[in-house]
Amino acid sequence: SSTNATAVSATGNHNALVGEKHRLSAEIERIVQGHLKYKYEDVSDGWDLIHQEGEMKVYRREVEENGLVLDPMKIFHTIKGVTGHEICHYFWEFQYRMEWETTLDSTKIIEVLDPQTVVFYQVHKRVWPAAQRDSCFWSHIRSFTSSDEDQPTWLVVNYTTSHLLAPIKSPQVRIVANVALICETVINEPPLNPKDIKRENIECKLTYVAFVNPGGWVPSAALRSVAKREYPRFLKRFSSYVLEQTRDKPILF
Ligand code: 18C
Repeated sequence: SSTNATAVSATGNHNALVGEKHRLSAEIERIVQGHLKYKYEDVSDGWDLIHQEGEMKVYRREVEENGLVLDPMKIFHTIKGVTGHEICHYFWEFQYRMEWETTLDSTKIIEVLDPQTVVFYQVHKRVWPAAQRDSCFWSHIRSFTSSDEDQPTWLVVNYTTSHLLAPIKSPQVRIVANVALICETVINEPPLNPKDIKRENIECKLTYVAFVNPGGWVPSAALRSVAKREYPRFLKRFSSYVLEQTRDKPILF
């Protein structure tokens, strides 16, 4: 149940590279690696900058298949005063979801696969004139340290899966999503003693990518305008939420 699931936390599992093996382990590995590779692809070719606000840049690539809009989105942002671990913690943990996510009527955890991986079932707000959407996806959090940096990179991937506890119930339409949030922490003017690092010394560079298939017909122009409005809105709201939550707390590296 969702109540039990709130006890699950990746915090303290700093160096856990791979969780226990289970039926989705291989798929998770493949999808995570795919995102890490894709992250370094540049956005000069075929991507349009559709929104820019402070440090946030929102890119979109227009893709349509059989009249269905599948535009990939890619957002870059730099948030001062927080670590990548903090950003990913608030994005992944069930207990904060309804406080920052504005597209939802409900969210619940329907399975816990390992301490870093759960399966969510979510019902999204209906947008007229489209049918209501729901989503079912595994959500995986992890950190890793590459040899050339001292701060770990944190990442969360949300990837659609089917589940016995989440049958498709028409007229609700199932969204197909592949979302990644990848966060690097930068320490500016590092003090000699790492214990003296203050929030003013840190910033998080994040990349958010979303491949969302609406799962069924939606008017293209309406979908593109909802996406153009909602993605920046999500990232602004989510980042100010994390800033507010962490302001008076010790830094979670
Ligand atoms: O990544 C985000 N959230 C995570 C936690 O919830 C998780 C979410 C995955 C599902 C992403 C798809 C969201 C679809 C929402 C449908 C209804 C949206 C309209 C709401 C308006 C109030 O990874 C943050 C996700 C930010 C999503 C921005 C909106 C994307 C629009 C996609 C359109 C889907 C088609 C239905 C709308 C038709 C409109 C005419």
